[in-house]
Amino acid sequence: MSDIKAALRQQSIETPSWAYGNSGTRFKVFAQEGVPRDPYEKLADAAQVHAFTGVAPRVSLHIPWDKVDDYGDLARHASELGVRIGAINSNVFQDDDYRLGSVTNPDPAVRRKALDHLLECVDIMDLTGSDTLKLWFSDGTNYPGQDDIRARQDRLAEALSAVYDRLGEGQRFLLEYKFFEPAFYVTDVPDWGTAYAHCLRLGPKAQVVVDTGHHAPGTNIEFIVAFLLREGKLGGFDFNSRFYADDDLMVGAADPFQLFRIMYEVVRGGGYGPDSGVAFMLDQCHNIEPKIPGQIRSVMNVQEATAKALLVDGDALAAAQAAGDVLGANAVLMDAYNTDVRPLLAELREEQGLDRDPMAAYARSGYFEKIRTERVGGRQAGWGA
Ligand code: LRH
Ligand code: MN
Ligand code: MN
Repeated sequence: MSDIKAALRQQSIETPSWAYGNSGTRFKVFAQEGVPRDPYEKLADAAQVHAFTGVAPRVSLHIPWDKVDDYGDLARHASELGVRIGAINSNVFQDDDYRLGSVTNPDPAVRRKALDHLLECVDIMDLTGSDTLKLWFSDGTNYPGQDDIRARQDRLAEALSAVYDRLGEGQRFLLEYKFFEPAFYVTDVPDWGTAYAHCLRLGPKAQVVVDTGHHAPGTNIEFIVAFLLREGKLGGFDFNSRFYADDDLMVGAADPFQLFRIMYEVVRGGGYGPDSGVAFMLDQCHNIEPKIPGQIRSVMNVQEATAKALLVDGDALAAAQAAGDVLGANAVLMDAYNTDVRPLLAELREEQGLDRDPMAAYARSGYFEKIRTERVGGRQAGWGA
């Protein structure tokens, strides 16, 4: 048990700056009180999540939603708050110029503009000390014949290669796939295989990121995780839950069993721990629930799934598998999944000088009352802004 606790103590779950701002669907954004007015305040909120959970020391930024004049200053602000800058997320999907795509656009001038933004994101990595660039492209087409599928792959490869060459020592990019939306016919990076093939050609600084909400219903995500880890190409996760499409709901809310199965493959494949290179990031929006508690709950959900995955009796499982004991092997996994790990995590927090119950401790802290009165005119996170 002390091994498991030691492993859990090392966990690092990255929260996204955009989770703290107002967000919504294309139908309505329900504005909440006390939301951050700038990236500095988003970091302050993220620091609260870390303060109460002890396992969320990194914050992803999204450019240009988190554009500031002085990124070095923003990084210093983060460290004063006890957190640091995690992945830099690029945005080549919210400009009129990108109607027909960004890096795959048939117009070379638009491609250049998109590439310049990606390179600027690497500059921001240099300034903030971030080691990870996350690339997601909304690129694709809506109608058969609209553009040449192969030519678009060539343009994508060209842009990725230029970004790859710009990466410095200790920096990497993660390529994110998504099977549809906003493009509805062809998506240029629709699946892990496409992302994997592009990353494989480029080299070790290019890896795949698995956003759990970016798959067709019924997709076996843990298989993808096992495969990518085995190939050294799993760079990390954008965790969230989905019922239907890219719902961005709290991780572990829709299907905690799937989250456990994913975390089991992570642990099994050596993807857990500070040296694994696998980043556990949240990519969520809290449209109707309060945001900081939504992040705290999400972090706890990942922690619980991780604890259960760590509890799997590997020896018993291997023995049952070798003996062809189908039910026995399945029972080993289910025993771990069905264990209530909340007391263990509460104990761990207590040992770390934290409250046993981060949700209740945050509610008692008075932080929300403070930001509610101090912050007037908070901003939308970016979607549709
Ligand atoms: C795209 C996505 C990607 C973006 C984020 C805000 O759907 O998952 O990671 O950068 O949402
Ligand atoms: Mn994502
Ligand atoms: Mn998404």
